[in-house]
Amino acid sequence: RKPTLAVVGATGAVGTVMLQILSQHADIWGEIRLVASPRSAGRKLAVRGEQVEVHALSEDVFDGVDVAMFDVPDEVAAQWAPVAASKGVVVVDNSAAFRMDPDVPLVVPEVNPHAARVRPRGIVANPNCTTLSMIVAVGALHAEFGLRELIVSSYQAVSGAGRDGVDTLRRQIQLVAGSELGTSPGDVRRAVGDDTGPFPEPVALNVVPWAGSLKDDGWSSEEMKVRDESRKILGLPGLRVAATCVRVPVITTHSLTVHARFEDEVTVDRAREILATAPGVVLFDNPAAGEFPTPADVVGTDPTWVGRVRRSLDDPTALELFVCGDNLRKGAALNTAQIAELVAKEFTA
Ligand code: 11C
Repeated sequence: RKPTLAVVGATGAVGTVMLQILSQHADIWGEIRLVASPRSAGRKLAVRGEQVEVHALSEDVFDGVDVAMFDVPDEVAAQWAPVAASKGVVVVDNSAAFRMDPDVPLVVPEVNPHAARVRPRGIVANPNCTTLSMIVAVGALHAEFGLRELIVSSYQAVSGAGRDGVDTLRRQIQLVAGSELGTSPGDVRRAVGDDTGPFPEPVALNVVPWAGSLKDDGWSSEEMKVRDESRKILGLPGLRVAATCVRVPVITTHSLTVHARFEDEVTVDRAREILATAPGVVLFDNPAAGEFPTPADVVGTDPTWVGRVRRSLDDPTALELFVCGDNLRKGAALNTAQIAELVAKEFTA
């Protein structure tokens, strides 16, 4: 029997990519049931070449469902994932609601696939897109060299903030296009107006050193997620991590600079071999030929792309990398689908 899948949050930015991925991957599912908020109920969306009706989120919608992928706001997931799990559904949740719960595994199939089998609450969590955009490459290097410290800066795309983020950047680009703005303090701010959408500052013609909400001592929620989630996925609770998360005027694909320090000396040659052969990673690193990953080329692709691999000049145990990953694919929908596919094997085994 092919398992029944529910996609909860089917109409959102990630949900839309989820339906594309389900239409492209091997067809392992029986029924695929689409679920969203009541205001989207009755709409039809294309999946596997068919128009499928969207159902309103309710307890009954999980009847007969084996696996549910959730991409909804944290508070909706906190309320509804346990409802689905109580009906025997295995929930793969892409919110932050359960990621740090010790009874919920946080899974990246290339790094810790075994963790998905132990799920006391019936929930498996999917990491944040910023963590996911670098952790497959970092995990491969950790398996060989033993990671001791991570210092990262992110360059995050606006679609990380959902459709509102994308609409905001597109609107602001229209407002500044063809102008001579960006030459005096405040000129961009005045041109785009007070409504900066989900961002605290204009994002067109700008770089904004903020993502998420304010946590203790000036850290952002996004920076804390990178630290907490990397530690949990890699099984390194004491890992030293410092992240600075920055929003840039890119529609989709997060980038990060990574300074990774390991147990012993590393060589660039061995690091390149590991990255070139690691599942889910593409090494694209030839600066002499102008070859390094950028969001404009990476968007819409599945792997984690790595370039600019160097050994730190002042520390022979550390590597410097530049990493790009599509935040809606591997950063969200793809990893969620991969976890759901791992779980589905238990139903068909
Ligand atoms: C962003 N990474 O780019 C965030 C969005 O915890 O899944 C995803 C928030 C999360 O704004």
